[in-house]
Amino acid sequence: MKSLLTFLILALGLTPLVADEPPNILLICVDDLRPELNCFGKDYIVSPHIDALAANGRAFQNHYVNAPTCGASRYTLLTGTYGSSSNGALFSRAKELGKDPEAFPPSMPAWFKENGYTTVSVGKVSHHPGGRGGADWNKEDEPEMPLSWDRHLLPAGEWQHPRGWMHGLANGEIRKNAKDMDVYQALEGEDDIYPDGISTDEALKQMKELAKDDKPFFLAVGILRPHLPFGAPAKYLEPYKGKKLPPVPHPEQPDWKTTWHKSGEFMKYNRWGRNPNEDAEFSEEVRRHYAACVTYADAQVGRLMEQLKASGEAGNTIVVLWGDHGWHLGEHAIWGKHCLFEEALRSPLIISYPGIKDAGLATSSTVETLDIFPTICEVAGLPVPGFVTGTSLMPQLDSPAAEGHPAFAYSKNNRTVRTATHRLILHKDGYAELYDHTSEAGETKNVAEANPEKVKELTALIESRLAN
Ligand SMILES: [Ca+2]
Repeated sequence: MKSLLTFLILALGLTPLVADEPPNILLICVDDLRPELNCFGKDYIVSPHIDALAANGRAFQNHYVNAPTCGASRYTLLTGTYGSSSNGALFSRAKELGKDPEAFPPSMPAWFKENGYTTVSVGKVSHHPGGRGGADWNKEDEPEMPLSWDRHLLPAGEWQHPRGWMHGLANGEIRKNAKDMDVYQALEGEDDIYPDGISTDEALKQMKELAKDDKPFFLAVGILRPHLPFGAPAKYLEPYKGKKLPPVPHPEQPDWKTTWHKSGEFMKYNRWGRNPNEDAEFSEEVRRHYAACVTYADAQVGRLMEQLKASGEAGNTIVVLWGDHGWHLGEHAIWGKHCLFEEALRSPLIISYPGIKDAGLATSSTVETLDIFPTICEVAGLPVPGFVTGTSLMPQLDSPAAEGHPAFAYSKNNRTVRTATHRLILHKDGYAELYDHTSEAGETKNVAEANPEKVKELTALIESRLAN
């Protein structure tokens, strides 16, 4: 079967990874990562390891998530289908699966498992790091993703339990009341004084073990930073200390109806009571610490890639790096996500594997998170299941110039579509925001009234794809 597939793929002129053995998958999910990286054209960010991954693969400069919220976005990645806009989307699915194991088709890891892979998740891959429910997210009998992972792991270390790790600051500080915590912090120490250090240690251990096995592996590693609170070892803040960052584009709060969000989570952590929308010095400091967290996350990517090389599996592994959504650092006076603007929906996607054509060339095609499931199936030579909604990105992997397709997203009952030129946001009451990305105004000017035909066309597109 494999050789027939390989023959067909070659005959069609496509170039998936062709090896004697089924390739491994290393999926790296990074929490709240903006596409603000050196390899995405932002040279003030220090991200050498992610840049190296892009140099050996394809960076998707216009990748959009399907939901601007951790849990809902991860649902679409891990199931290949749309779900609810709630952070609990995977838990709701698990509950239904508990009543009827056929209630949903297999998840992405379950699909790989059914096709002979060992599947392991470490860190924050699904919404709850380690994939358990209960008050502290560690109840064994409440799995978030039943039937999916051979091991769904989160070593919480001195953070006590997965919930503690998720919101942790240095040296085991866990969140009791966010109001008592620093919104940013950079204490002196090694990587493991913050939560990502110990989960990466576990991922390296898992990779080492998996590499010894005859079976191919699907290893998903979820890096927590740059998620709030913005804590990272002091050494990662060094490149940004005293550095003037570029100004925040369009920092004004929109004065027309939008999906604007009041940045509740950020403001909750902000015990100093400073408002970055009115306090330029504080705004810069928040952005510097976010950047430090990106560089810390990048260092964890470096450790994973080094281990992959050391394990001897780098020549037979497909690496996918994905951000679960973007994050507003002051654009439209938002410090968070949860809205349908470009900054919340656009996130990094990089796919890399040995033999990829035109390695290092980025693509500007518009694509979405749902595309990842069929893509990695195709690159790995696995059948693409009929239930997935996305479109394989093999054309873009073969040629960066290949055309993309509209990207859809939802938040509560508001829906949006992004084409190569426009974004339409359709509110649940029928109100429309239309933004023209070919104009300099971009998402600072709602042009819906002046363009009723465009609104009609894109409304039909949304309704053909997303139920209200
Ligand atoms: Ca997130």
